[in-house]
Amino acid sequence: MKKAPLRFIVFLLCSICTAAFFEAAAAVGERPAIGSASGTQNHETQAERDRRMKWWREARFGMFIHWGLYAVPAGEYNGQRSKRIGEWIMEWANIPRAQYETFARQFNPVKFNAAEWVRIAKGAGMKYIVITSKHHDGFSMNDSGVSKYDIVDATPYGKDPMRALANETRKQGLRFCFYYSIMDWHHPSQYVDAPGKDPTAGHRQTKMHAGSKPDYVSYMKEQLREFITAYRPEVLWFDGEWVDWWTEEDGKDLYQYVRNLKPDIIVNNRVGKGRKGMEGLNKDDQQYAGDFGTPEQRIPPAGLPGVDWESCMTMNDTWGYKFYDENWKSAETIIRNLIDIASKGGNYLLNVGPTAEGLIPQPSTERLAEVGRWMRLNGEAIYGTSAGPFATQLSFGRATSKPGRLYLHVFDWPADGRLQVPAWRKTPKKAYLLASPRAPIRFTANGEGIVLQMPMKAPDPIASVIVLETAER
Ligand code: H79
Repeated sequence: MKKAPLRFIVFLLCSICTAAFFEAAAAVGERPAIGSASGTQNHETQAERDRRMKWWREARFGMFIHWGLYAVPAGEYNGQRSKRIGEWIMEWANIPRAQYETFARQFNPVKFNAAEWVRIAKGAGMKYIVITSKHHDGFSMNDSGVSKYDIVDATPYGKDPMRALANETRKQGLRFCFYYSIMDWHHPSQYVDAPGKDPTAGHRQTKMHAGSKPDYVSYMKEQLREFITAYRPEVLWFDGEWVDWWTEEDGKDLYQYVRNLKPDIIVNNRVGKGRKGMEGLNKDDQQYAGDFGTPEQRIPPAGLPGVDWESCMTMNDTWGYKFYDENWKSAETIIRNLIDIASKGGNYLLNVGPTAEGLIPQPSTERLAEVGRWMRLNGEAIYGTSAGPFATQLSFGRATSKPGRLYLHVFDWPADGRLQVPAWRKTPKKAYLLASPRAPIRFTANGEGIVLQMPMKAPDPIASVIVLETAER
C-alpha cells in the first residue's frame, strides 16, 4: 500500500518526460519500471525488484555453457555434416530417439575439471555461469529423480558434473545458473509432425500428444524443483518456449512456481510467450512473464532504458561442440561486443561448447584469456555501469557511465590526437586514461561539446578507455 503512490509517480514521470527521466535514472544507476522485459511481477515492489536484479545488472558479463549428448556426435552423424548448430543434430540429421540415446553410452567426460572451467570464466572477467541442465534433446546433465535419461544413470561417467560445477562456481565467487528447455525431443508426450521426419527425432515444431501436457508439465516442475532445491541456481534460463502447446498462462504459472521455490531467482523472458523472435525483447501489447529480454546472436541497435536484457552469442557458429566449426570471432570482436552491449545497458552471455571429454575448446580459452587481459585493466568501465548518455552512437567508439564518471571506449583512435566528444548533460572536471590515471588529458569546450587532446598513439588497439570525471548528479 505504502509503495503505490511512488510507483504512480514513476509511471507519471515516465510518460510525461521520458527522456529526461531516463537520463537522470541512468546517472544514479536506477531503472524505471517500464519496458517490455521489465516491470514488477510476483507482487514485488520496484525496490524489491531492483534488489533482486542488482547483482545481475552489475555483473554485465557471463559464460554460457552448452554441454550435453550432442557433444558426442560433435556435428557429424553417419558422415553427414551441416552448417546448422551442433546441439540441433537430432533435428537436422533426423535421428530417432532410440539412436540418439546410444550417445549416452559414449559420453564419458573424464577430462572434465570444474575448477578449471570456472578459472577460465573468472579469468575472462565473467561473473556468472549459465549451463544447460537440459537442452531440447531432453537429456539431463545432473542426477534427476524423475528421469533415467541423465548423466548419472545413462552414461559410463556415472557422476554428476553439475554438483562439482555449482560448488566450484560459488567457491571462486561466481554465480551459478541453469538453462532449461521447455520443448523436449525425448519425452514421450511430444512428437514431430513433419513430412519425411522420424516422429521421434527433433524438430522446432515439436507437437504435444493430446492429453499429455499435464503429465509433461508435472515432469518439468519436478525436475525444476530438484534442480532448484539441490543447486540453488541464481538464474533460470528457459528456452524452447515457441512450441504451439506452450502458452503465456503456462509461462506465468511456471514463473510463479520457480519464484516460490526460490524467491530471489531471476528468470528470462523465454519462460512465457513474450519474446519477439531472435530479437529477443518483448512484444509490448501486454505484460509478459520473465525478468529480462534475450536477444540471440544479436545486439539491439540502441539502448533500451528501463529494460533488463542479455545478448547471448557464440564464439564460432554453434552452441554445442562441433569439431569442424573453425569460424571463430576475434578477441577484438568479442571485446567490442562486450563494450557495445554494456554501452546499451545490457549483459553479454558468451558461449563455450565443451567436448564430450569435458574440455573447453582451446580457441575459446585463448580468446577468453585475451578478454581477461583487457578486463583486468578496464573492468571498472564495464561492471556496474549503465548505458552511455549519448542519443546517437559515437563515431569513434562507445560510452558507459556510473555516478560521477563517464567512460569513453575508443575503438578508432583519432589520427591527430584530437577527440571530439558531443555535449551531454554534464561538464567534465577531469579526464585521463583508465590505464594511466595519473596522466591528465587536457580538454577544451567547443560548439559541439568538448575536444580531448590525447596521446598520439592508442594505448590499446582494441579499445582504450578514457575516464571523464563529472559531478555525481
Ligand atoms: O540453446 C541455443 C540454441 O540451441 C537455441 N537457443 C540458443 C541459446 C535455439 N533454439 N532455436 N534456435 C536457437 C533457432 C530457432 C529459431 C526458431 Fe523461432 C524457432 C525459429 C522458429 C522457431 C523463436 C521463434 C525464434 C523465432 C521464432
